[in-house]
Amino acid sequence: MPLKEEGAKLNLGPLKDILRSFAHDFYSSLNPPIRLISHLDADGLSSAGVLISLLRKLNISFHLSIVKYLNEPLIKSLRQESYATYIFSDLGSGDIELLSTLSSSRKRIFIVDHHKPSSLDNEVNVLNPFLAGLNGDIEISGAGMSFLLYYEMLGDPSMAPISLVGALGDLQEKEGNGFMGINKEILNLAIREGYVEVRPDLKLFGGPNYPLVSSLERTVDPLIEGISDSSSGALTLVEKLGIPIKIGDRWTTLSDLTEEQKRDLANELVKRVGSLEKAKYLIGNVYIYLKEPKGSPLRDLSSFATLLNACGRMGGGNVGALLASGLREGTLARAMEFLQLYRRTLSEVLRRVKVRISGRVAFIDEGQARDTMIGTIASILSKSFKNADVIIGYANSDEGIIKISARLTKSGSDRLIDLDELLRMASKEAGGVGGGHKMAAGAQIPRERKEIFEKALFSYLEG
Ligand SMILES: [Mn+2]
Repeated sequence: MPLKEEGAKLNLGPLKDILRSFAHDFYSSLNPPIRLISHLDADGLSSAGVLISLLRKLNISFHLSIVKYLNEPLIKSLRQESYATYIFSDLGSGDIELLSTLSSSRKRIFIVDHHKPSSLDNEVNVLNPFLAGLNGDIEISGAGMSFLLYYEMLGDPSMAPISLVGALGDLQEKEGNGFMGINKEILNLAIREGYVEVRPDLKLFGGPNYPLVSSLERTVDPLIEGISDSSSGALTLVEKLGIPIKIGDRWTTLSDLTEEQKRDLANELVKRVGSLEKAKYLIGNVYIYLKEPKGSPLRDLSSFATLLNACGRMGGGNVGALLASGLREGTLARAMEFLQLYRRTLSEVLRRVKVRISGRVAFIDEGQARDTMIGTIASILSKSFKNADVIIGYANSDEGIIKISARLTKSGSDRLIDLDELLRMASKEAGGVGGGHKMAAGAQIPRERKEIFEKALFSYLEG
């Protein structure tokens, strides 16, 4: 293995031995080109970006695919390929039995993931925090696991910020508490090494050094009435508050504002988001990526995650993964186009979405959002929904399949509902597969089994 410098250490506890032996096995099976398969969400793309950067530094060629999920047809087509080494990132732990069917004397399988493993199989190499008794739901992301491998092999901390992008994308950062577990270790490493700075601030798109008017216009989570997606609305608000649009020949940014101007702006935004619950998302920790130039949307790690997410949802997963790996210029411009398309689609869906309420569950029936967006729609609704514990979104997916996205609302989380367990059980009952995290999970079931799925869901929630 390449020599790594004995620099700053991460406190990994029992994960350290698992990491070391995984890195060793991985390094000794690096027969290029490597087949890399990653998940299409922001964490999956960050994770792929870290692994691409690792392979590039090791001078190893690779073939990348970004996928929604693993299923038999995909594994079947991978089996027909002639690659010797396959890496699955931010997915695979729930499909270890399926992946073991891909393994053979000529194909070695590696999984770098943070979802709860379904089973273990000696034919498949797994790097997963749950194997060390750590909680992959909140303590580390898929990108974090990829970073641990990267750091173990190269001793270089420069990809630490990308692992935090993944953790932010997977909502592992909690208001008030910030990051926990290994995420926190990685954050501290990134701060010590001068890559990241954290401060409490207004959480607008692009962060404190981004042009303020664009920042306001591009903030969609939460949606700000009359501002989100409206450049004239954003411009009018800034002028109304007596804030100059430009200082000299550069755009005014959030960091140029006086405390008083910032307070006025915050008050105005809180008024427009409609509820105090949603307004909470406007203020919190801002993570500044110090190696990105001022004025780049990537300088704010949350916005970096937003951009990757948009790429993944709109069919630009490869662009997102390359962006996360460190590629810029044309790649960033293309990612910004995906973001614009994504925002437009999202606001259209949210404007006309119909919700069916049954008991303490709110259903969004299929036909309203595409399968790569239904999770986001469910997430946005879950933040403000009062009369349900669980939001269940359906979308038509590959032939004959319904994709399900489940999110807990505040009351559902207070009731300690475990969506991973719930979706795993109910989708199995309906002849499908599912799982994920406590607060957010997903499944795929055959279209004609929707009723059976709902029956199983209610019997679990009422039992
Ligand atoms: Mn993830």
